[in-house]
Amino acid sequence: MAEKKYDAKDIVVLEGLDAVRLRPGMYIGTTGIKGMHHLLWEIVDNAIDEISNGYGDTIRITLEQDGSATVEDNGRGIPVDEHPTLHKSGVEVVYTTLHAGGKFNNENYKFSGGLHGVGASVTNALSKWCKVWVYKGGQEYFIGFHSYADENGKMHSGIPVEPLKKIGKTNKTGTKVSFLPDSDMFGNLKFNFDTICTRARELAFLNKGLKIELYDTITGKEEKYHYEGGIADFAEYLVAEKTKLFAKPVYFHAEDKNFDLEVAIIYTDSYTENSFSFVNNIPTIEGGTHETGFRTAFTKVMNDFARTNNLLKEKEQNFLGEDFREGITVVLNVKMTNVQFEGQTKTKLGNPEARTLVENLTTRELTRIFAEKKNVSIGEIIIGKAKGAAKVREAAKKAKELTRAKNSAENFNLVGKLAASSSKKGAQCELFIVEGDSAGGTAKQGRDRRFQAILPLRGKPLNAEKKRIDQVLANEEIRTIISALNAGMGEEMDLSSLRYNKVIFLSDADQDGFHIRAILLTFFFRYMRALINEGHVYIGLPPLYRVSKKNYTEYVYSDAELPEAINRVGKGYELQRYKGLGEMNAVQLWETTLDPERRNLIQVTIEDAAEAEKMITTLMGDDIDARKDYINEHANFDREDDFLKNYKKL
Ligand code: 28G
Repeated sequence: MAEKKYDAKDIVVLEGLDAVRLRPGMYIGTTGIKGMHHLLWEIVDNAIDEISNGYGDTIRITLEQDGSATVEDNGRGIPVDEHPTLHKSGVEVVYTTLHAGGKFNNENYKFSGGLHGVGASVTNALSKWCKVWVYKGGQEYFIGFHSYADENGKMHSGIPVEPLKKIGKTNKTGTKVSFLPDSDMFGNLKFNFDTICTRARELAFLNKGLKIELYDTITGKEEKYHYEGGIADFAEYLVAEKTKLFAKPVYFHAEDKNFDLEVAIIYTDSYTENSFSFVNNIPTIEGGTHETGFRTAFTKVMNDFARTNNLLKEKEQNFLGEDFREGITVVLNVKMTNVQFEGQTKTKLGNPEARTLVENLTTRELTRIFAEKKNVSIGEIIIGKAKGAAKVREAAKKAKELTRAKNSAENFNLVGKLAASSSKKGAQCELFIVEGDSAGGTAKQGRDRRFQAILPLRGKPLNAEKKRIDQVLANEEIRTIISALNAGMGEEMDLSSLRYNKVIFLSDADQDGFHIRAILLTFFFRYMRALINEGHVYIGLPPLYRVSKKNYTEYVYSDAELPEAINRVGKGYELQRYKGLGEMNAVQLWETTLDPERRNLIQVTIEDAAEAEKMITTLMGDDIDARKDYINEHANFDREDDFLKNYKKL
């Protein structure tokens, strides 16, 4: 490949390095640990640029004992010849001129134009010293820079100690840079090896074939990253702990003029999306035009696939984009020139052309991929997942319609069974969902009506016919819960109008109670996930025993604690075993289960709810074998002692 010649017009001289010291925030964001790491990434970026252009393959990062860092690549080596107008070596130009290095001229570097990087000179400006070795044409060259205050206290930033000089012979090519972040700027901050490893691994995923080696001389820790699969390996890495729905990510790489696109798609059995996009190696956290283009193309190609393969009947509606998001992991990797970042944190791609380019390339590549016989089964799996999501979406819509009209006569009826709290201040109010009409009645008497509301659920709110979770929404009690909470449901759930800060399930310590609780958790998981995520959902633990003598009473919440309690109460004790909430009177229920000072609550986590859903879908689904397996593995409902174990599982 013929090397391009550089001349003065390639270099835009903006300001001197002292400007960087004066306002470091303008160049590296902060003078905290993040800003200090930025110094390192500026140098690494240059090495990646060189390797992406086809020169060299390895970057080695070393954290030194004195707090400095060293980066070495095996590219061509930064040019050492004299710059035509500036009369300094190319290396000196790169390290002393802001925005220098032809970086902002697209002819010389295919994709680095407009990169976030402000250049290696910023690293030099904010370092106590910076040393550069160049290996090129059989020679080893060296130049050192330093920053210091003169006798008048004036700062001098990134000044060459002497011009570039030859220091020996070598048969390797490349560049090596060492620098010590200036403690006047960064205090006594130290590089964090783990942080650097995380980003280095990400860079290795994003730049297929790139080898990054890291070495911490202080701890002796060493890491190496190299992914021949690029972002396909990234996608695999992201789902490593989950259950994949097919073996290998759907992957393609496509190019257009000055535009490079790489996509990897994998699905898991999860219900959330876990996707990441990048432009010129920078995470686009706020998304942007490239993501929009991808989504449009993916939705269209998959709908076409479903039609072609008779997976959608003629009368059936197309899938929506959101139907394809459950359980998806996408890695989108774009390299392009003249990027425009927008948004609150400047992490949103704004270029309108990226949208059409990604959309067209994705449509072309995915159409090709899913037309191949060997990929049809993957397409079918994706459509199957989307079908489940679409069904839930439609059910949620129906339920919402049913609960929307707050003042409708129907709704008035629904909340009729709810014993509301007298306080309307959501922050202090609690909604108890109580299994059984009789326990519900007791709870209504026993509660502190100022802030506690009771909603009784009839013995079994869901009979055998109402098996599917979408049918659960047809249930009257469920709809009552939705309207009582007053925060909507699904995607549009809005917790700012939430009527109760805590939602607490109270159910019996038996099979039915366990089952009802799991159904309710599944419902919350599916339709009110925000409520669980924000920690509003609890399980109330009623006592298992009452141990008493004359004027002394203890309540016991687990079998393990029983012997000690009996010991404490002493000879002549009376033991009562509670088989259900209904066996307690109002005072006892208050003392043991309702009173915030004395009760036991378990906060429900999203993992708990996901596990409940898994159990419910297995227990209620159509797969009889799976159901039998699950019951054999997990539950022995005949033994009440399993109660606590089951609580832990939930
Ligand atoms: C190890 C730490 C960081 C780099 C190169 C290679 C070239 C280069 C770098 O050119 C443009 C030209 C002179 C100022 C390009 C070598 C063309 C031919 C290069 C790095 C602008 C920059 N031969 N390797 N820059 N210069 N590695 N690693 O920085 O006028 S930067």
